[in-house]
Amino acid sequence: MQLELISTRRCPFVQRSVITLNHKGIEHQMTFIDLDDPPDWFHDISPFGKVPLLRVDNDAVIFESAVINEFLDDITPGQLHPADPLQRAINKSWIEFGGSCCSLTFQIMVAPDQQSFASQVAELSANLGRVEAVLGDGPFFNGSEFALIDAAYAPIFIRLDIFRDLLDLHITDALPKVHDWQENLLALPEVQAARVPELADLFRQLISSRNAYAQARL
Ligand SMILES: N[C@@H](CCC(=O)N[C@@H](CS)C(=O)NCC(=O)O)C(=O)O
Repeated sequence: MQLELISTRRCPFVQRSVITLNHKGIEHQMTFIDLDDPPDWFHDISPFGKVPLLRVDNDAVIFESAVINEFLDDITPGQLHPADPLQRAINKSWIEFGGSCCSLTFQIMVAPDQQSFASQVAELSANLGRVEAVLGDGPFFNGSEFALIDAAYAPIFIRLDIFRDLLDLHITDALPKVHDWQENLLALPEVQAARVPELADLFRQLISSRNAYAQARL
């Protein structure tokens, strides 16, 4: 099976799938596009005009990072969702919640003024506070085994790690379990490999191009 991940370097949802591909050692091709000026073929195959997309055998297209990750898991040995149906459903619920946290990391960068910046930071802190309340002793969400939910949250932690230096923002310092989970995920080679070296520069460019409030903190 030939797998092509259609991607951008800055997207946290893409990183969810890259981490899963890396973790499972799945052979694939990466195709980067410019979302500000996407090629015509992208419009033809992407129902929402969003990345990531997984193109299979240069034909079928799968979208939504959580669904792509489940497919990648299904076609390879060793399952990354809990076997128990209830635990699996709980993981999927929190993966969905993680999507809103990914979006908030973007909203923090592009917030036009101090008030909206503070309100996005407060919302992300509150969301991660909810995650803190359900986390166990780690090292991963479900305990000792890395799962798709870890791949889903790692891109948030990559961003929060960059925000420490870039924006002097320390959201997880007040959340000890989330903080430990973040450190455990950031230490994984599959997570490090998903973080393109120029990511902080890409964030800096985004903030400047939007003339966002965060510019004052760079
Ligand atoms: N729920 C989607 C979200 C994907 C998403 O929002 N991707 C962003 C880039 S990070 C995108 O393609 N935005 C383009 C647009 O909204 O036009 C997923 O999990 O894959």
